[in-house]
Amino acid sequence: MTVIDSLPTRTDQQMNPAHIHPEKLTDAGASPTTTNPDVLTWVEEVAALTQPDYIHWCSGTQDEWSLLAEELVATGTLIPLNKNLRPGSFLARSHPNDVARVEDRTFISTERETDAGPTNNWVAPDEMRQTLKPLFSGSMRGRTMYVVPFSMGPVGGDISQLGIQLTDSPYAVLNMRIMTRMGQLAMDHITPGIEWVKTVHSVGAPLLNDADDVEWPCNDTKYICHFPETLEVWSFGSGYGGNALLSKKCFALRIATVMARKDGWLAEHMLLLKLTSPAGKVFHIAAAFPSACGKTNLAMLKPTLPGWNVETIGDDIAWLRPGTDGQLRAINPEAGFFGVAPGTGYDTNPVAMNSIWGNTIFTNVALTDDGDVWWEGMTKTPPAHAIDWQGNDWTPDSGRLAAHPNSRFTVPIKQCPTLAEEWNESDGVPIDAILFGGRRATNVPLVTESLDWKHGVFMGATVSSEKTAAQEGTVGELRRDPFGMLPFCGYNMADYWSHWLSMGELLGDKAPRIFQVNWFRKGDDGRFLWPGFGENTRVLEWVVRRVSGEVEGRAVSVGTVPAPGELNLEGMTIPERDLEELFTVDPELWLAECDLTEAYFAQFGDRIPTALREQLADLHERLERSAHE
Ligand code: GTP
Ligand code: SPV
Ligand code: MN
Repeated sequence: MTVIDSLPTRTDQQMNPAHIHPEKLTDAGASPTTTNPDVLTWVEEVAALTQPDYIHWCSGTQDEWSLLAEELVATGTLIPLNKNLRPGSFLARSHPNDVARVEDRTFISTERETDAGPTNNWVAPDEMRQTLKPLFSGSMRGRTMYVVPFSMGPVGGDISQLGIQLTDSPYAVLNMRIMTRMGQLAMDHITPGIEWVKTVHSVGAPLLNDADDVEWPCNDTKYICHFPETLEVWSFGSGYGGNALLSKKCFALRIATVMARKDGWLAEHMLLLKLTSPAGKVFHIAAAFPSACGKTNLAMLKPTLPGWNVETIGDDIAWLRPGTDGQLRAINPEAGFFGVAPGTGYDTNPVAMNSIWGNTIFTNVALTDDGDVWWEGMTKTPPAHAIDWQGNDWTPDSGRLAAHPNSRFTVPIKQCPTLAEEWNESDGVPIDAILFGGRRATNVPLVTESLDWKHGVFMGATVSSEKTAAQEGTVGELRRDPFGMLPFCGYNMADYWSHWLSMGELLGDKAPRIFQVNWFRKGDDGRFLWPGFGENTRVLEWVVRRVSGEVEGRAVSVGTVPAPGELNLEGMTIPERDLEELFTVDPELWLAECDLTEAYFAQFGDRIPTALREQLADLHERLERSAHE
C-alpha cells in the first residue's frame, strides 16, 4: 500500500476540529489529480516524511479558493474585510517574528561551495538534507498537505516553467493562486520526463493531540533551502512572502537563474513596462531595483508628461530570452502582485490603489473601524482609530506604526487598470532598454547611460543600495546589491556577471541599451532632490529618446547623462541647484567608490570576468582625468 492510499480521505470521520475542515473541500481534492509517477512518488515521499493528516490536491478553482478562505476565517488566520468597501478581501496578521524574508537563513546547496559563491550561504547538499530531515519529519502532523501545481508564465509557453509546491499553509495556497497560474491545467502539463521544479514548504508547527491552532503558525527555526542541481526548494518555519510563496524568489529567481545560465536566458528581479510616446511609438523597458526600491511604482507609473502612456506587464520578476529575431524578449512569469503597502497611496501610486479594490489579501496592515485597511502613506489623514498590524488598538498619537513597514497586498494582475494587453504573450515583449537602480542618497546621478553592454553590466554589478524593510536587518545600511539580485542569485555572482556578458555577445547590436537610475538622491538637508513617482516619466522619456537617437547626451566620467535642456522639465518646478546636484559626479567620491569596488571584486578571486576588471580600470582612469581637469 502506498502512503497516499493509507492517508484518510475527505469522508474520514476523525477530523481535527481545530484545523482546516477538509470535508468542505471537494471530494476530488482527496485523490491524485495526475497519473505522472514522478509526481505521485514525490508526493508520497514527502507525505511519509511530514505525516500530514490529509492530502488535498488543488484544482485551482474559485470555489476551492473561497472554501479555503472561509476555513481560514473560521480559524482566525484571515479577517474578512467590509464587503462594501473591499469585496472578497481579507487581512492576515503574521507572527511578529515572521514579517520578511530571512536572508541569513537562506541557503544554496550545490556540490561545490564555489558554485554558490561568496555572496550566498552555502551548505553541502547531503549535509543540508541531514539537517532538514528531522525538521520536516512529522512537521505536518495534524494538518493538511496541499499539492499546488503551477506554471510560471502562460501554461505551455515558450519561456514558461512548471512547478509544484507542497505546503501545509492554506494561506500560502491562497496567495499562490493569485501569484501564479495555479491549478489543473498546470498539473496536466507536468508529464513524465519533462523538467519541473519540486518545492516543499512547511510552517513547522505540527498540531499535536487535537491542540488548537494559532492564527499564524510558524517556527523560530527557519531554513529556506535551494538545491539548484536537482531543481528543489525546501522551506521550513516561515509563512511569510518570499519565504513561503516558493514560486517567487525561490523558484523564479534562485532556481531559475541556474536554469537560465544553462539554457542561455536571464531570470531577473525586474519590472516590465510598456511605454508609448505621444507619436504612438512603443517601447518596452525592464528595470532591476533591489527590494522595496520602486519597481511596483515604476511599473504602474502615471505619466505627468502629456501624451505619454505607461502600461504594466510585471512588477517584480522578468524572464528574458533572445527571440527568433535575435531581440531580447521578456515575460513576467507571475500572475499577481505581492506589493509593498506602506507608501502606496492615491498620490504616489493610484494604479496600485485602483488594483486592490477587492479580491486582495492584505498582510500586516492596519484594520480600520469600518472594516477596511490602512497603512502609513495610504491617505494624508490617518484614521482616528485603528487596530494595528499586531492586533492592538492604535491612534495617530500612539507613537507606533499602524502597518508593518514590510506589510503587503496580494492581488491578481488582471485587476491592474493599466495592464498591457501583451502581458500574457507566451513569447513576451521585445526589450528596448534595461535600467539598473538602487537607493543612493549620494553619488549616483538621476540617470546615466552606459557606454556599451559591458559597461552596463559593470554598472549593474556595482550597484549599492540602502537596505529596506523587505529583508530582516538594519534599514538604511548601504550594501552592494548587484542587479538587485544579491539575495536572489542561485549561483556564484561572478559567474552570473559572466553570463550577462556572454548574453551581450550573443545579442550583439540587437542588445538593449543599459542605463542606471537613482530616484533617491538627497540634498544636504536630507530631502529627496527628485520628486520621483509620476515625474520619473521625464527620465523614461530621455531614455527612449536616447534609444531612438534623438538626443546627444553629455559625456561624463561615469557614462552619458542628459545634456542641458535634454531632460524635459516642462510643467514642473525644480530648483536649478537641485537639478545640478542630481547630476553631480564628484571624482574624489567616485574614486573612493572604485576602491570599494576593487575590494568587493577581490572576494570573487579569479572568477571575476576580465571585462569587469577592465571596466573598473577604465572608470578609474576617466575619473583621474576628470579630477585633474
Ligand atoms: P519589492 O516588491 O520588495 O521587490 O519592491 P519594489 O521594488 O516593487 O518596491 P515598491 O515599488 O513597492 O517601492 C517601495 C518604496 O519605495 C515605497 O515606500 C515607495 O513609496 C518608494 N518609492 C517608489 N518610487 C519612488 C520614487 O520615485 N521616489 C521616492 N522617493 N520613493 C519611491
Ligand atoms: C522582495 O523582497 O523583493 C519581494 C517581496 O518582492 S518577497 O516576495 O517577500 O521576497
Ligand atoms: Mn522583489
